[in-house]
Amino acid sequence: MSTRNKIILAVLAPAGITIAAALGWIGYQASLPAQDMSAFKFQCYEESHLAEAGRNEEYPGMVWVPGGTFTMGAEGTYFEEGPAHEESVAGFWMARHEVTNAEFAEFVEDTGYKTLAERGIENPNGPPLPGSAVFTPHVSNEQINPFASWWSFMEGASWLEPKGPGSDIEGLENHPVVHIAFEDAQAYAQWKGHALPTEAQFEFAAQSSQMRSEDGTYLSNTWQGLFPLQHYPMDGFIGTAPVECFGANKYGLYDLIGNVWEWTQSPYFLNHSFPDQEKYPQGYDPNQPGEPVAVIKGGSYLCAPNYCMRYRPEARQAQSKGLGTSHIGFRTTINP
Ligand SMILES: [Ca+2]
Repeated sequence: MSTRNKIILAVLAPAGITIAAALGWIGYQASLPAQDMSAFKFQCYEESHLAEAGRNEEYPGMVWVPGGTFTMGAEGTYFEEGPAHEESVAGFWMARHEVTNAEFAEFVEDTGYKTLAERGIENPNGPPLPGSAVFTPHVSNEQINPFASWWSFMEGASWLEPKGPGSDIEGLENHPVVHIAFEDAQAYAQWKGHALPTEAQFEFAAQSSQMRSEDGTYLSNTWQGLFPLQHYPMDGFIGTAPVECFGANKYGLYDLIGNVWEWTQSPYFLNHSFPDQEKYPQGYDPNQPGEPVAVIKGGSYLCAPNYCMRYRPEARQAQSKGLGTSHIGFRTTINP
């Protein structure tokens, strides 16, 4: 056994994963074909693509989602998704793709807006602290549980420096903007004269979105391999992907599943039947009581079958409104 695999076993065992499972995983790794990234040919978002798709002149880049009644939520996977229940939404316009860095830059250029990560997030021990949460997996023999330590607050990280000071967004113009706090997403939406989707709107729109087709084709940007230790980018991407690389769903919407989580305007509650919701206009998450929390939807490039099967329309997660991360973005809607 290689030294590397011994190290992996050493850190997996305290995390409660059996040696047999770890050995099975190592065998699985060995059976994977080498990835030839040139085999991935994506038709990702380009201006010409948008012009060709056209859709409508009134609201460029938006598609109409006819309203309807659907089963919202799911039973049997994660508690917060239940109970499944009937919900209705009126028709609305929704952005075809997540807001890109180029689109967010237009907003900043026009308004001079500074995101919360740039201004500084609330810091109980002193003045506001500029920065954001960056995915930084690290595995070492010293760590008791590597599965609890893959996020770091990185001073200076923002949408312009997504991996921290010194990084930039050159070449990422058509990638979704990240490190966006709730108020940043709202400010952009207001500037556009749009809104953030409600959780019900997002879930309704995403009903026909899939992580992977029945024949195994990847239809979204998620994580393949044993999160967070190993990543085989069989969908073609590590980290964010340019928007519109994968097929659209039946409404013509891209990346509702995967790529980045997306803010909704809905306050988060533990599940759909949480009582007395009106008492908590800022939402309530028992893991962070008192913290204003909104629902994020769709999962991200970090969602993997072994850890976070949240690449499904019903999936939902609480996110502190005052903190962006390197895997949360957003898109907007228009309610006629
Ligand atoms: Ca998404």
